[in-house]
Amino acid sequence: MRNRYTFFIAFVVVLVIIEKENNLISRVSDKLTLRQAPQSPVVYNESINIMYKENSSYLSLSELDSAFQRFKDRLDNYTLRFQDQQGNYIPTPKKHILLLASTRTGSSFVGEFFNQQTNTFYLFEPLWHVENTVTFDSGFTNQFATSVVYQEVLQQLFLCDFHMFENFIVPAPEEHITTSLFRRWSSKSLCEDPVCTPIVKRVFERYHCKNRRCAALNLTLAAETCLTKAHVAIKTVRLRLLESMRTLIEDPRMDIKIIQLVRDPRAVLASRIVAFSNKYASFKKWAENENEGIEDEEVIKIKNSCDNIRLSAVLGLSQPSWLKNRYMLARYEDIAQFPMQNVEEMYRFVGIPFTSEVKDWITRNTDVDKGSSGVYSTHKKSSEQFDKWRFSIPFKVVQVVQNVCGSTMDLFGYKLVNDSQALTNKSVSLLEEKSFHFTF
Ligand SMILES: *[C@@H]1O[C@H](CO)[C@@H](O)[C@H](O)[C@H]1NC(C)=O
Ligand SMILES: *[C@@H]1O[C@H](CO)[C@@H](O)[C@H](O)[C@H]1NC(C)=O
Ligand SMILES: *[C@@H]1O[C@H](CO)[C@@H](O)[C@H](O)[C@H]1NC(C)=O
Ligand SMILES: *[C@@H]1O[C@H](CO)[C@@H](O)[C@H](O)[C@H]1NC(C)=O
Ligand SMILES: *[C@@H]1O[C@H](CO)[C@@H](O)[C@H](O)[C@H]1NC(C)=O
Ligand SMILES: CC(=O)N[C@H]1CO[C@H](CO)[C@@H](O)[C@@H]1O
Repeated sequence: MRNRYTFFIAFVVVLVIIEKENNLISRVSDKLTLRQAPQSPVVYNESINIMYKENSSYLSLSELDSAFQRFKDRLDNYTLRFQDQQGNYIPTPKKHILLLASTRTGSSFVGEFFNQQTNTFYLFEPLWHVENTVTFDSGFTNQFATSVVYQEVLQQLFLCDFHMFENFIVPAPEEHITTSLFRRWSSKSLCEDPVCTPIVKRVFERYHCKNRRCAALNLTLAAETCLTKAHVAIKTVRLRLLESMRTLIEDPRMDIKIIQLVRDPRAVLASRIVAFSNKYASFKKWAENENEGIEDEEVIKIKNSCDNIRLSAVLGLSQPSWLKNRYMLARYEDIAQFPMQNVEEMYRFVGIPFTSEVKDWITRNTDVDKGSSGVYSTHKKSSEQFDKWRFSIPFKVVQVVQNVCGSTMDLFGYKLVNDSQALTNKSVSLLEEKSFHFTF
């Protein structure tokens, strides 16, 4: 345990220096060798240690000292700004909403509830860039180190600072202009005035805006716009453990609100087999063939995923002081069945008004049957969709999930089925009424 913290502190020191010494950013990013094709992630061996050991000059004590002093001054200044004359903490009116989910839990859909609000700056999955440019050598530090980097990037983004984030965009932005921001079209703010600027020179933009033609994305302009918005919301499926995000949550410059979105793990697996057919090919083969077996390794992945989700939820629900009024658990199934009530509850939790533009969007996109388009479609008659998986997944697959995710399912109120009849019997509900007892 001690080693972990030593490691953590060393890394924070490095990050502090990175953050404060702008001229180092480029050097550090060279070391991370970020400018590479996203298809071949760079394996960043032994992770952090190399980052400072190689260049021992950074570590001279006097430099550290002065870097720390500057950091401390800055922090003091920030702290002062948020204190009244008696030294009491004044919360910022700006809310920082983090939607914490995993893939195929309906997070794109739930993200829209914040994206649709004009005074909120919403980013869809920015950590995709981090995951695709840097991977850490496996080992005990892997998950931890990754989460520290993720957290640091999120922290900057919530403060509308895109500098660190830019280092992870491939190819590297030129003059803060990029054609490669993942799913730009999923962030309304990035495809509207003033961030959507008229096309001057035609360039190929992989993730161009869909409703409007815009010039390549100017990240400086995006950052400026972010500052003018009342709130910032970010969705991610890449953060695993709530515990590892304490630094972010406790940052006095922000008012973080975490919404952990969960979904029945049987439904999640059924959906992943369809959406990520390559990655889940072995599952597909196994599900479709009587005689096919399934590798333990695949099952362990599902177990780990369930365990992480459960650990985060158990921590959040236990309401430690650092998470007080900052954590909410939401079940996708409840939102799909009763979107209006559930979204209203989310807004109450975050502490911002539930506007008619969001209500209208919900009405238009949850009740009207428009047919779905694409795997990330948010246009679904949601109340009919959420149970569909029961008819597309064989009982043996369900059994495997139930075996390794039982305690997670129990916590969230997903009932186990004992036979294939119950699985496909529509009068058997697999959802327990469950309230997670929050008072906002
Ligand atoms: C990391 O470095 C060690 C020793 O320097 C080496 O044995 C190992 O193969 C490297 N791992 C990767 C994934 O490159
Ligand atoms: C902190 O604020 C003081 C006075 O407002 C200023 O002189 C100083 O430069 C600031 N420090 C930093 C690091 O911004
Ligand atoms: C990007 O936006 C910034 C801020 O509005 C502006 O100063 C800069 O000129 C823009 N860059 C380009 C290349 O248009
Ligand atoms: C399955 O069996 C367990 C006990 O073996 C029981 O508690 C549970 O209610 C059953 N589930 C259903 C959906 O009937
Ligand atoms: C479905 O479940 C209901 C309620 O448990 C039961 O009465 C009914 O017999 C079941 N139908 C089938 C076909 O098993
Ligand atoms: C290994 C490595 O990247 N070393 C760098 C240390 O810093 C000097 C300049 O400060 C670089 O020239 C080295 O390449």
